[in-house]
Amino acid sequence: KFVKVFFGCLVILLTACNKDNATEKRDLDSSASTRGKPNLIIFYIDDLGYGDVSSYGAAGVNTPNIDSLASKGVKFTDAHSTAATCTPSRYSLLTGEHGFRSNAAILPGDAPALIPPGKPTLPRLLKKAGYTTGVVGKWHLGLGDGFVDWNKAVKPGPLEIGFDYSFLLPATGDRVPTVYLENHHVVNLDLKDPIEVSYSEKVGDRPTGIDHPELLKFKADKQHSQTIINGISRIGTMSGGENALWIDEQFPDVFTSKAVEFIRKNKKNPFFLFHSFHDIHVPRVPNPRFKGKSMMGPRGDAIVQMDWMVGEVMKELKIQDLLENTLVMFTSDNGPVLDDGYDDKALEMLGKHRPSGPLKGGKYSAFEGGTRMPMIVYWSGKTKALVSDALISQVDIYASMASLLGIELASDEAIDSQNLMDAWLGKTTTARDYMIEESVGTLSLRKNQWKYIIPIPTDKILPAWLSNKDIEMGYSKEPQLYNLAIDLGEKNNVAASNPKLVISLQRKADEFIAK
Ligand code: NG6
Ligand code: CA
Repeated sequence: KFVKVFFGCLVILLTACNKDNATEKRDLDSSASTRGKPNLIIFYIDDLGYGDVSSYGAAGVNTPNIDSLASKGVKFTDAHSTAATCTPSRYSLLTGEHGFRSNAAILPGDAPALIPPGKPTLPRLLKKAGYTTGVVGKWHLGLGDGFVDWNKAVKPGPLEIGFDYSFLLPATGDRVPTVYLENHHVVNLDLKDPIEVSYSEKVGDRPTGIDHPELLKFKADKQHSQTIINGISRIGTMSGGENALWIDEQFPDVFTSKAVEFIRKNKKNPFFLFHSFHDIHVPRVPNPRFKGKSMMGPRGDAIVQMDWMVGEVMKELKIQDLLENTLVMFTSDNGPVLDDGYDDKALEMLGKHRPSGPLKGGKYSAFEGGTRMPMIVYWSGKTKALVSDALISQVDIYASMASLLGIELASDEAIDSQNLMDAWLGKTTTARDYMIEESVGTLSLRKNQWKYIIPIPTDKILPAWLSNKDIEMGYSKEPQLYNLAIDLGEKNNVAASNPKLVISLQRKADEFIAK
């Protein structure tokens, strides 16, 4: 009897083991089918400068979560957004094409969709490769195909260019409408209180910053002094939608929970999350729990908040055991700005902190501070701690991902994008020889250590709203040439002593533009 029981148990045990093996094998098979298809998360920060995180030398703020990425990943010292403002940078990242080719410039909050639905995009490329694609956070690439009725389905938008899911701040934090848009619809909209938005005339009777400055959390310049919502006057006017209004202080929790939810839902299949931050754009009103956490007032506290948000998503990846199968990119859309319309004491409280680090200029500017970004790439098991001086652009993410996935691009697809995956992963520090940088009003060309800023036409003047920003713009009617190897701060214009080089760089730039 004992022998019978013993063998019986053995059989049960073996069957169970076999079953386990079978399940394990299936799991292995399914991971084999997604192997080589890492998830992609891009933390796309807004207006964060080269010197704004501690691993890049920040003085007035600590960013432990970002530093932790830098301590295990590739930290780039010469990586660029394509432009010194938001809309063209985002356009390029998503299409692999420079924004100036489509006249991409800072969009009003009611602008139509800039990326046409038929255009090849990074999310569409990944979707075709079996990814689930999502965007959470700031959009600022336009929505709809003309007049946007916020009370109906708002499209085309991200879902029409390859995203499966979107949860958006439609334009910028300082522009109306101040509501979230989930897929095609405004969240919590009460149709009995419809939304109207106008950038040309005042709609509704909400107070404005001009009439009621006493209602404001902080003073604003003229452009930012229209409809007051949540104690902040905005660009543009808006009526209705009371139930749907966002509360700026809740951004970190709202966007983080949407990002985490997206990861949880899609943990079994490859996914792409474009996690596009509002921080540290104006208005800077971080959640009270981050108040005073930096030495620099709201701008610094917004950096701490942003770092916390990065940490929460990284924590989730760890919990879900996804780190080894996720390529994480951390970067910003354009250089830093202190006063961008609101009196939040960013300048007064700066102390020793230098938002652009050793670089000259910032947001909007043709100098390196405009587009040279903090950029960290981390993929557990694949990247090692490395500081890379590879010259590389966010426009290159598209072709690099295509190559990683073994997808060949059509000849008219992502025309400015180069496959530089080996550089992203730190296998080489060789990347681009040439690169275009776009600023407000002109283009520059990088050739290795040389930086050539194309002179602006003699009849062109700096837009009035930019002239009081206290940013060195690099806006000049003379050609400018800097040797960044010995003059990173772009102090000595050596164009006059290098006329041949200037001519050849101008020619190369013309070729790029005409492409
Ligand atoms: C500018 C706004 C600025 C900011 C910027 C967009 C004025 C005077 N300034 O027009 O505050 O919103 O647009 O920033 O209106 S970006 O990072 O999205 O490009
Ligand atoms: Ca920006």
